[in-house]
Amino acid sequence: MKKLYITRTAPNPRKALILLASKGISVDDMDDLEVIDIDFATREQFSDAFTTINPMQTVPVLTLGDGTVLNDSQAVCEYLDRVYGERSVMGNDVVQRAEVCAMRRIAEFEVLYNYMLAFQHSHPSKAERVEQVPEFVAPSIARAIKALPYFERALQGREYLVTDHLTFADIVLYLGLDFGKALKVNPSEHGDNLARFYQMMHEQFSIKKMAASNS
Ligand SMILES: N[C@@H](CCC(=O)N[C@@H](CS)C(=O)NCC(=O)O)C(=O)O
Repeated sequence: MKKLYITRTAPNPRKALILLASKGISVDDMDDLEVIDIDFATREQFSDAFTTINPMQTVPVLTLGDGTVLNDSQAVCEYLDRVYGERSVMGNDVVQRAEVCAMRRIAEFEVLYNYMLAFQHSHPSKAERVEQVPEFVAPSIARAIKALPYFERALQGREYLVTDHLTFADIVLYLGLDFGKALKVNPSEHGDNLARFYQMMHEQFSIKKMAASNS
């Protein structure tokens, strides 16, 4: 039996949940995969049991029946994309895959990662994980905001970033925008296209919506 270790409110594990949901698959309803919720509130990611599985003490982690451990969201999502569902959200031909990869990395490194840095350097719950430098917070948020016009332009006249259907690049951008909200950056104030995109993704994939569809 495969095991997927997740925290349903955190952006990196949410990538896997949204990827599956976009293929019409509920993670709690899979025959060959068991979900294990890791509770950050009780610091379960630092427990001996979880550290044995992932010494990096992060989620998501996917373990396969043969002992393989995938302890990075990109690797987990590549695996889930190939094994489950009909269509690939990573792109269906060589050029599409490359375009999705480019957009995904820009969304990840410029938007999501900078918001995560700001969060890690400001939130009391992350003091154990990083040596907090309060001076990092504002420049990290500013750097994420600086990337938003790029995506506003990329979404001009189109529903999704690459092709006419949802890809992994959209999932990562949405998670970046959603995480920014925790830092008081409202994506809807950064252009009509971003506002529309965020709204469309949030209606389907918000934490609340996905919790409701899993219950
Ligand atoms: N490179 C890793 C990073 C994973 C990561 O940072 N996950 C966060 C949740 S979004 C985590 O587990 N944090 C644990 C903590 O903050 O203690 C990946 O993409 O899987």
